[in-house]
Amino acid sequence: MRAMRTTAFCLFLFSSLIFIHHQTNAQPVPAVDENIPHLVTFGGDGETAWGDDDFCQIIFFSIPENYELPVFIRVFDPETGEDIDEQKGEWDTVMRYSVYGGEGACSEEDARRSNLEGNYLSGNLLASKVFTQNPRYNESWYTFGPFNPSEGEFLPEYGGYIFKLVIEGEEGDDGNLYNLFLSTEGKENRPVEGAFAFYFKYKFRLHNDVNEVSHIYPYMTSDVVAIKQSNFDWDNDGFIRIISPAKNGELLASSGDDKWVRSRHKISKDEHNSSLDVQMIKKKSKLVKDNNVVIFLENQYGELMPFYSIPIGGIPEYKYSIGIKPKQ
Ligand SMILES: [Ca+2]
Ligand SMILES: [Ca+2]
Ligand SMILES: [Ca+2]
Repeated sequence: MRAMRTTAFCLFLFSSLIFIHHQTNAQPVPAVDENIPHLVTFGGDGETAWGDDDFCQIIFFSIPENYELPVFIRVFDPETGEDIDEQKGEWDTVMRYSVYGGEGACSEEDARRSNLEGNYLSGNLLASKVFTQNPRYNESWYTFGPFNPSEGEFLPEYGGYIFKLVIEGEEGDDGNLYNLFLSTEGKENRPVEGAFAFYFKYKFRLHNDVNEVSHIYPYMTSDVVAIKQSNFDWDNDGFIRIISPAKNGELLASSGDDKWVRSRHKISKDEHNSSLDVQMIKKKSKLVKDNNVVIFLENQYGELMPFYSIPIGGIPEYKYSIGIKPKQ
């Protein structure tokens, strides 16, 4: 069963390569189509009520097999202090960034599940750096690399050579906000053709503007019959809904302050081999300011499902003719 599912995944990825090939939107994280302002990770002594359940974030980057030039992983505002970060008392947060490749970097389940009790730091450590408050990196970029693509873990089912970036809050209680870019250059952001990012548990900041809508894009392979979503510390900020060929805004449960909530959603044949557009629509009545949230998705086997920095197959649209089909 597992082999079959992997094969199905490979087929969809390779059939989607032509699409990905023309996408340069896929290289920043958060991605352009996600309309999410920043990723967030708090220091290890943070309070979960501020929007981070375990003070660690793991992002994977996929480089196509035929790409042979060096790549760089760039971090915007890696320090925790000043303008975009979230202060609690003194700026005392210590943040470690580590890049992993090689065998097990992504294939190790503990890494995909963000299981901090387990072997989530799997693979070969290629680079690591610690940041505290540092005006030099306030709203500017730090670059990891160059990395040879073949230093990644080769996983065709995830599109090629995979690198893992782990962002851990080692000390302190402030919120570190930051952005990432996979680049061909060390000194500027230039997309790696055909590359993309994916992540299984996603932690980010929502806009401080009630009119903004953020998105995430999981992909439904043909074996998925149901998904279970879990989200944390949504602060009852509006609603989360699914747009797909068969769903015209099906609502997901959304959480309150410092709480997890889950909901299960059936997936029909009409949604197979398509992305879902999970829309996060902020509450209009009163701005929930500086709202940090966490979300992940599992299939009916309890396996985590990746969100992709591009909506594979394009942004899905509701098809009226499918939605109104009478139930048999
Ligand atoms: Ca502090
Ligand atoms: Ca920062
Ligand atoms: Ca929150």
